[in-house]
Amino acid sequence: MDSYDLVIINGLCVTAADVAPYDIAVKDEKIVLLAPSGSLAKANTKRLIDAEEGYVMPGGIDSHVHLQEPSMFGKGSCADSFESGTRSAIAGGNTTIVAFAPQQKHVDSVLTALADAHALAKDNCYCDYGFHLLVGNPSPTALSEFPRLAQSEGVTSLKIYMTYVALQLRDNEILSVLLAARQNHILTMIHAENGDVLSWLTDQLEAAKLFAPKYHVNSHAPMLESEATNRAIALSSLLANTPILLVHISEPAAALRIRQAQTAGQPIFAETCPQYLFLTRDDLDKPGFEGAKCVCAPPPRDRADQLAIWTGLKNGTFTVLSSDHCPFRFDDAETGKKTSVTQEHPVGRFRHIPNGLPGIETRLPLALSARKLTLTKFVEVSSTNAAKLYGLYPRKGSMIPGVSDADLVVWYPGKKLGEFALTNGMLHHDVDYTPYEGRTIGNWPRYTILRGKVIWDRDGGGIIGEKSFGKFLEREKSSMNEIWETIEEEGPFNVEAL
Ligand code: DUC
Ligand code: ZN
Repeated sequence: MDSYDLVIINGLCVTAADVAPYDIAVKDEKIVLLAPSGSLAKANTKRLIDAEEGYVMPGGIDSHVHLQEPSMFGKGSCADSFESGTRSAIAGGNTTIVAFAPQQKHVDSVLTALADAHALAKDNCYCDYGFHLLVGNPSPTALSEFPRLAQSEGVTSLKIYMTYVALQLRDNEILSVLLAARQNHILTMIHAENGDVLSWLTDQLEAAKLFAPKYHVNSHAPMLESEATNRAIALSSLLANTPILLVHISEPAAALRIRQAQTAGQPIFAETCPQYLFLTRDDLDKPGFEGAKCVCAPPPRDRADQLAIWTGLKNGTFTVLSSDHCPFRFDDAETGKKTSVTQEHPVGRFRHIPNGLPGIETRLPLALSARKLTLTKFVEVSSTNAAKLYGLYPRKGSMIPGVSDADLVVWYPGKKLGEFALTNGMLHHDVDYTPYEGRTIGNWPRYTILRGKVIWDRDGGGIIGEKSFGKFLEREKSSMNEIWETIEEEGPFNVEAL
């Protein structure tokens, strides 16, 4: 009789394709068998988990995570280290994150930036991790390093910004990055907001003595996002349809432009985040400085916009639902949101409030509890598509026997857990608040399993994994929609053909 390391019986297994009752056997870190429910109840195994008909899904993949980064998004610095961020990730059902290796403007090389990120993450991660290069300075050196990034460093995606003084690239720089990325089969993620319009609106608001956190929303009018999204798509088209992924889309006009480009067959992908599904601009309009807790960019918008973003998730406009976990402590005048509070500005100065929210642990429970996505769609946007987009599929984001790592999240069955109000005290990040305090949650990961090992057992010790168990993942090129095969067929970008 075969012997296994772990068997999970009586689970309702959910993948991006199917929902069906199966037992799962795990050996040597891989899923090795899916069998009819109940058939492995007596299997020879080191550990048996009875899922009691709860959902069993591929572990969450959070593909947009900022950890231990220097100050780049206003004053303040990241509250979570790789240790605390990945601890929070696994308690929220994630088994893989893709974080950023930030190359700042004064740094020439992207390989140096990557080495720095490796040094911070190594032996400090509870879950598996990869890096997107964050390109702040597309110097000739940096661009010349792209082949090595993709071919020997396992980094097949990068992110650039159309905003933030510390990171904003001009259109000619964006084109240089896109072209080099295209030549090396690297997927470019773009933060699409018009930074110049943002600066101008910010000055206008300040001239009118409007400093409170809620004016952050006015300074990030939806037009900033739809204009930059349109420009990013235009730049991609100019370079013979170079694939791009527009991150954290918050508003319907940008979503519509993306949808149009997709319908025209362009390789345009998009991401949204829980803050655009669960928060609105009213959350920034709280008494005193409280609204700063929800300051992120782009900002949460209106209720009608939320509904449009849900629709975009359902209809496939958005390929992934990531957290954009970018945590700053609230009550901290040295590194957190309160760096923007002075005697002159007792409710802060929105210009200086660090942009970003914690959300790595709450992404999956909030989205599942909302019950707005089918179960298969939930898995698709929270795990499987991230694996495909970022070159991890089918090792991650799936449950293929003999192929997929045994990365699983097991939820509580039915009403076993019951509804409860979320509090920050329940979370495992290093942040003194959650923007979702008091929200009703209907389910939570009961077990998180990474390569066959239980690392989160909510009723049996909580975090039971070790911070050195998470491995760096060398990623392949994106397998999403065979984008790079299509690009090869189209041939190289040819300026003479324009
Ligand atoms: N948006 C945020 O809110 N924080 C960090 C980066 C970003 O783009
Ligand atoms: Zn961004």
